[in-house]
Amino acid sequence: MTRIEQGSYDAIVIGAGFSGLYALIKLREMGLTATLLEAAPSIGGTWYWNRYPGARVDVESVDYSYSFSEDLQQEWSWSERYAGQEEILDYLHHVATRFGLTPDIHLGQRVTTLRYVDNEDRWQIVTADATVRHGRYCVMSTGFLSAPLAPVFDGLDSFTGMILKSTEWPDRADFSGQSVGIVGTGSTGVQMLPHIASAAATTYVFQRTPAYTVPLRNKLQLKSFEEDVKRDYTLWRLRQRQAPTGAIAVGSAAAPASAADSALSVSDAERMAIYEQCWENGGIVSFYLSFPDLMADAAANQTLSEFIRNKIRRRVHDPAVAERLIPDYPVMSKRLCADTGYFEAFNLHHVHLVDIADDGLQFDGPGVFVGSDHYDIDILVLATGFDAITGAMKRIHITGRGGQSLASHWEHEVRTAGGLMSSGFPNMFWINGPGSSAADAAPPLMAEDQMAVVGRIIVAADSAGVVADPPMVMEKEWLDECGATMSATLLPKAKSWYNGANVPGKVATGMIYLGGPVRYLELLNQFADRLIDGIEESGTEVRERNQLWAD
Ligand code: NA7
Repeated sequence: MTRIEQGSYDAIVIGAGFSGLYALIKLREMGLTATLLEAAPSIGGTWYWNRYPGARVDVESVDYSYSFSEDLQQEWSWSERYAGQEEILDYLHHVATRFGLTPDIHLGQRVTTLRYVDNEDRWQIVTADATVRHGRYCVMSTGFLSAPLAPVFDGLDSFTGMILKSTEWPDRADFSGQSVGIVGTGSTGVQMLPHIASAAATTYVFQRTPAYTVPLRNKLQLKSFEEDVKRDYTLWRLRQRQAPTGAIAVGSAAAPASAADSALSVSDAERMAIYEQCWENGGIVSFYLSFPDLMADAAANQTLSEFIRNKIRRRVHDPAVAERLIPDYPVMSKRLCADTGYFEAFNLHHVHLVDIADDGLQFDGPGVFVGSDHYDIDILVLATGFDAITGAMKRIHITGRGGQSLASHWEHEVRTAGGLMSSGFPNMFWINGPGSSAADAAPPLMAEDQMAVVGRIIVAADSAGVVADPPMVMEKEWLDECGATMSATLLPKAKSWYNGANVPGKVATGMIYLGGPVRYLELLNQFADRLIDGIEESGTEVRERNQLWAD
């Protein structure tokens, strides 16, 4: 294919979700020439692709939004407590229009190759249509839940029905009169089941691992709450940034402080009252904020695990079905889900739970076998999750200094410096990506905070006249930091996208920082300080050398 040269920029941003749009805003604000490449035909990132029925955010809308513009914060109103996928897209389109981003966004441009050209100190970016662009800086905003996982099922090619993927949902899907099989009982499957079950004639839920899920209690946004937040959004954001979850709205109010240092330091009655309050508030955030040791201490965790298990026993009428829906791993070792009628769907006569943990699924033309049991299904819905955090970047062929590929750099562990860069990949940054605390933070705010750091590094590198490339020792330190935070939690107790165990054979050491967004940003800034010191020293050396040559 003939390559088409499309220009050279100070910076190229890849991905038009929350992170990418903000990256573009920031880079332009810094006076850099920047362009954004997006594979999809529209902006929105994962919110563009994941438009399955029931898709909505699981932290409250007032938290899941940008803070960088007071005008934007004041003029935008969320209609629901938890924004649905369409409204989030509307918001992102509003942002793109309001800040004049559209001319700098190129849609339908899937980046296939990113090559650092050593002797030019810049990145060459090639898209699937063979267009070539160059940028001195490269900001990867490719998303941490954006690379769909496509499990290989025996005989799937022979399946004669329709296959729908949660990550590539069609404009219209009609379930009426159909027999539907859903694979996947994570947040996505949990959100979609009640919608599909309300239309389908028969629904089979093929479950490998049960989910802990609590009621979302979505409702229309309370105007009085919105006004309260907007009265001092700056203070709200400050508190949000200090929270261990990056979110503080619970039940259309600001979350109270944790009740105690440990779930075990209060009486059983007090603890139960707190959990009941969280349950009534709705959503996951108040549970995460209730006691700080729930994700770290097995005994503390057991109190909440048992609380939710008992709730499942009450929500599901058939005790035998309820028991099969009850998880046996510690709550929050996979991300807690929030639902609207998930367990109640199993009380409907046409919704059937099928355990596939032992036998898996074998497809055969018109249906599917689980062991020797056969199920006729017209539509197979895959809600099987993501190759999270590293997946989207690994799907691009990235080579750094000396042609070293990022895939080989990350072959044994995900080596990042500060969860922002990798050694040997100069001037490349990623936002809400590998090695960061994106999974525990509010991604829009994390994008702003990480881009502030990127901005500092770019200014330093440009004024020193050198590239930003962290030394390997910084990666080693960060690996240790990530490892220590992971082993201090109960997350290794379950197989999930947090620890990469949802993808067979995936290397995930160092993939995620679990010390919380507050500590993460402290450490990130320390990393940037050291990197900038190094950049300034190299700049001085280069200047002195040039001077010597000139003399
Ligand atoms: P998740 O949470 O990773 O859930 C994926 C689900 O798909 C989960 O139940 C998996 O079972 C199931 N799955 C994956 N592969 C298979 C195969 N091969 N066979 C059977 N079942 C399978 O992804 P979601 O999209 O639901 O949510 C991701 C995040 O998005 C969520 O945490 C929120 O932050 C928003 P398993 O549990 O691995 O046994």
